[in-house]
Amino acid sequence: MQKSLLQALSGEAIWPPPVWLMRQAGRYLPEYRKLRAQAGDFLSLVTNPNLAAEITLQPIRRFGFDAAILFSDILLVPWALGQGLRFAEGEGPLLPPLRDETALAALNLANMGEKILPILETVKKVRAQLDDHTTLIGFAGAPFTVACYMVEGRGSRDFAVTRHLAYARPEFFSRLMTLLIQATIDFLVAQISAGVEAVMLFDSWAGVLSPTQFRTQVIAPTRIIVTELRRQFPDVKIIGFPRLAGYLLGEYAEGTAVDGLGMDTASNPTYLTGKISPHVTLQGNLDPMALLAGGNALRNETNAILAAMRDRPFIFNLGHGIVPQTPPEHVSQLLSQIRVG
Ligand code: 1CP
Repeated sequence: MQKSLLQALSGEAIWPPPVWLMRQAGRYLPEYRKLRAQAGDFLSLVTNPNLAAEITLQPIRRFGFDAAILFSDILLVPWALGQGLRFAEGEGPLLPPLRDETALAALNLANMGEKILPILETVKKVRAQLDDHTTLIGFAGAPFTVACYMVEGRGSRDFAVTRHLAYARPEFFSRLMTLLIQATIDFLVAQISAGVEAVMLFDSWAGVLSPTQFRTQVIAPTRIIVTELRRQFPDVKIIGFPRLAGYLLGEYAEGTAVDGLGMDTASNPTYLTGKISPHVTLQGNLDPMALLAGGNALRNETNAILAAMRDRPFIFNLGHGIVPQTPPEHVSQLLSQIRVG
């Protein structure tokens, strides 16, 4: 049996469209909260293949999404490179900020292979349990977004320190980016070899950059990653998500040659369907707040997206991650509406 998500990523207009949701495994599910409490902290959960595989599969069992996404995090790359990482309760990720030669020199790509072994084990476990119509998506943060967290040491509204560093010390920043490009390739190659069937590059902070920096820090590195993955795995499908890239989305799709383009909440599907080549599959972009609200708001927003995307290659998703307060019943409501077609 063909998998609908892979068909869509091959350029077929499947209707009703395949659907999955960013952060579909997570705190809005009671079964997740239970396992999370058992593991203690988030990193222990992600590096425990039995628990991580179970969490990856929870939303598939409950809702029957067309894709499972590996339960992991984009910050596993800095962690595997040896930068300290912890997830503080209610605060998000914390890392020792990387801003000088000593900190950069301390990163070690050679050790990464061993540190990511539990994650690859999770991939194998999920593949072994997944049915034959559900696609397993692997992922990594795109180099710029990962660099943002490494330099800043935590989340930020505008990643000003990182943007300043990229202008003020371009040679230093470029060495960090080169390391991250290679680490991302190695991590994704390992995930594909272990059994993921498509990969997604999350560039959540692409939208904070100027157009020239967007070309240097987002399009060019992504292009290198896509080219290398295709050289090794000609059939692998790649989705790019340069969040809040606005008018640069078209240039991103052409410049990176991704198979799928993630639209964020602010993207206009009607405009993009005329602008982006029909060979590129669009994915997105329901506002997570409409999913939280449910009812008519959810119904109307969903209809608008479906109407704009009908008859072109498309994957239904959110415009950003699901929020923890979302009632699971709203997800069921959404799926029934999409699957009526
Ligand atoms: O239980 C908890 O409290 C942990 C919360 C959590 C979860 C469930 C974090 C910490 N990461 C994740 C899982 C995760 N992260 C997945 C799993 C698969 C799925 O989608 O179900 C994925 C794909 C990510 C990707 C990720 N992590 C991104 C890119 C997408 C996005 O949301 O923009 C980013 C920016 C991160 C960093 C991160 N990890 C965790 C948090 C809270 C954050 C955001 C930090 C910030 O506020 O900037």
